[in-house]
Amino acid sequence: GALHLAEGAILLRGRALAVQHALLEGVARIAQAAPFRNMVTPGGHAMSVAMTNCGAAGWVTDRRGYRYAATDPLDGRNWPAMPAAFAALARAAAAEAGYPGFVPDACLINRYAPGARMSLHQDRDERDMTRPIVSVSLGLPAMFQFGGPRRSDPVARHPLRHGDVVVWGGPSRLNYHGILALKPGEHPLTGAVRLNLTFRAAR
Ligand code: MD5
Ligand code: FE
Repeated sequence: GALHLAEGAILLRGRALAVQHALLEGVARIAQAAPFRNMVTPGGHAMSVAMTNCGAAGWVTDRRGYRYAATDPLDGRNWPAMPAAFAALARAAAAEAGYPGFVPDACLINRYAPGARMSLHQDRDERDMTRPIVSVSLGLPAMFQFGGPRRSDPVARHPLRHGDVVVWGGPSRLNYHGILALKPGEHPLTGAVRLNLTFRAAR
């Protein structure tokens, strides 16, 4: 069933399970062409989360800042195309959450090993904030931190598990959020990692 986390934020538990194998095969193929890497923040710190992208645009960070780029900075080639099954899931989940016609042009793929975390931040590098972000969790569970529009707002915690899909739109689109350090474990399909796919209309 659908769980409302906040105004505009909807958790669809297990919504990705029907296509889990297509998603994992897609991630494996994407990672062969555009390997997971630990990008560097503008402050000079390597992120503990390893990332890659598919789609027309990919999210990157380096000493120059955060941005979307059409090409992989590792080799200058376009990011791998977004598999049809990825885009179809994102579009369907967004429509179920009240955002029909969602066409993502970017999919950031995050890989968390035990201990990896993402500190509290906003996603504000996308051009059109009326478009939602669709997030798909695979593999090991993680604790999601969900705050408000100000960094000082109180933070709630929600576990995100294999197959969960969250749609963040409307008033929650610019809320602060993060992922607590991943606990060690073993998932039958992904091994000792959590994967998160975030679908964005970036440009
Ligand atoms: C993750 N990734 O689990 C999360 C899921 C990221 C990131 O945060 O930037 O790659 S996406 C969660 C999200 C996106 C947009 C808005 C909100 C949450 N929100 O309003 O809380 O790796
Ligand atoms: Fe984020």
